Amino acid sequence: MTETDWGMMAQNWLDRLAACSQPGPGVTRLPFTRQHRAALAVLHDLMEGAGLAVHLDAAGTLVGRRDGPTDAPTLLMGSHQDSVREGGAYDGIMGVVLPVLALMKLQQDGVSLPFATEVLAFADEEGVRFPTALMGPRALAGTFDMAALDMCDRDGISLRRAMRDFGLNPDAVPDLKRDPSQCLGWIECHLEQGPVLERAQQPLGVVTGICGIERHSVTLTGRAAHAGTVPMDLRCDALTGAAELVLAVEGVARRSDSVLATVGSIQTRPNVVNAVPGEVSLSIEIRAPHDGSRTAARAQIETMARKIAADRRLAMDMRHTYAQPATPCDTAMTLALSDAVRAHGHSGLMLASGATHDTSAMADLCPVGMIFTACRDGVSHHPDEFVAPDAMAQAVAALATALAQPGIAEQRKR
Ligand code: HGY
Ligand code: MN
Ligand code: MN
Repeated sequence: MTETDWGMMAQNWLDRLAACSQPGPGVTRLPFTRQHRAALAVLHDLMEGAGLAVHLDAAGTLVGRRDGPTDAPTLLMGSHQDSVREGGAYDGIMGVVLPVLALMKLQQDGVSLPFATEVLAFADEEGVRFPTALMGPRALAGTFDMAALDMCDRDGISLRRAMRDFGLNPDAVPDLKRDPSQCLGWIECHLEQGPVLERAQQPLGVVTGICGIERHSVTLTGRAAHAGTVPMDLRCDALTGAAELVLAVEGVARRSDSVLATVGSIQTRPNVVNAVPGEVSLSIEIRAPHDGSRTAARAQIETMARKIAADRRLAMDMRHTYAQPATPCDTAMTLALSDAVRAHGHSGLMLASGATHDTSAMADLCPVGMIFTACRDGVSHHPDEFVAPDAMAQAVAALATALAQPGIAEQRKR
C-alpha cells in the first residue's frame, strides 16, 4: 500500500465512525450510549481486521492487543471514542484508528516488535455527559476516584447506572490498574485543535506538554418573580448576577498572560420571557500551562463570585468538579517521536497542547508522548473539523517508524 492508501483507509474508517452519532450537525457521540455501542462495533472490526485480540474492559475501554515476546512489556497507544456535542469526526477517534493502521503497516512490512502493543479506545475524555472524565486512563493508572461513579448527567442518570445499563460492572474498575513495570509507555496521536502546524506548513508536530485544567459548577439563587410587577431595585435576579460573574471570569483571564477561562454552559430557571430568573447554574473552566497560575486565577474568581453574590443578595454554591494537573511529556519518548517525524522529512516542530488529553492521566502510569496532526483552520469541537488524509498517512508512517526504532524499546531500560 502507498502512503496515500493509508490516508484514504483512515478516512474511510473515520467516515464509518462519524455515522455513529446522534442526529444533527457534526458528531455527537457521548459515552455509554447507543452511539458509543455502534462505534465499538466498528472499532472491533478494525482491530480484528488488523489481527488484534479485542476485548472491552470494565471502564468501557475497547482494548486491541498484539502480543510480543514472552514477558515483554507493552507499549500502549490510543485515544478517546467520545466527542463533544455537535463536534468533529477526528477529535479522539482518529487517535484510535491511526495506531491500528500503523500496526497493520508494520505487519505488512514484516516488522516484528520486541514488545507487545495495545490500542485503547477510552469511553469518556470530554467530560461532556458527566461532570467527570478520563475514567479509562485513570483506571489503568490506579488514580480513578470511585466517588465519581455517583456523578449524574443532565437527565439525572449516574455514571454507575449508565455503565451498568451499558453492560459493564463499575465495581470492577479498580481491578484494571496496570503494573507500571509492564508498561513501556503511552503514545497518543491527536489533531492539534489549533492553527500552529498549518501555519508552519507541517503535517505533524510533537507535543512537549499538556495544560492543566479545572472545572467548577456554580449555582446562583435569587428569587423568581413577575417581570411586570416587581420594581428593578426590589429584584434578586440570578441571571444579572451570573452575567456579572461571566465577565469577571473573562477579566481574570484577560489580565493574565497564560490563563484561559471559559463559561461554556449556563442554564437559567424558570427560563421564561416574563419571569425574573430565580436560579442560574453555570460552568467555569480554567486552564493554564502552569498549575500555580491556574490556582491563582481560581482564587481571584472565587473571591469575585462571592462579592457579586453578596452585593446582589444572591445565594451562591460553587463546587469543584474536575481537575487535571499540567503534564509534561516524557523527554526520551518525545525525542523518539521527534526522530521518527523528522525521518519522514518533517521539521519535528515541538509545541505545547492547550487542549487536554487522555495522555494527561496516562502520565501517572508510564512515560507518555504525543504526535499532533495539523487540522484545517485550527478548527475543532465543531462540525467543520478536518484532518487531511495526507497528514493522517504521515502520522501512520511516523508511528510505524517510532515503534520500529530502538528508542521506544529502550524506554524500559531507563
Ligand atoms: O477540552 C479539551 O481540551 C479536550 O478536548 N477534552
Ligand atoms: Mn480529544
Ligand atoms: Mn475534545
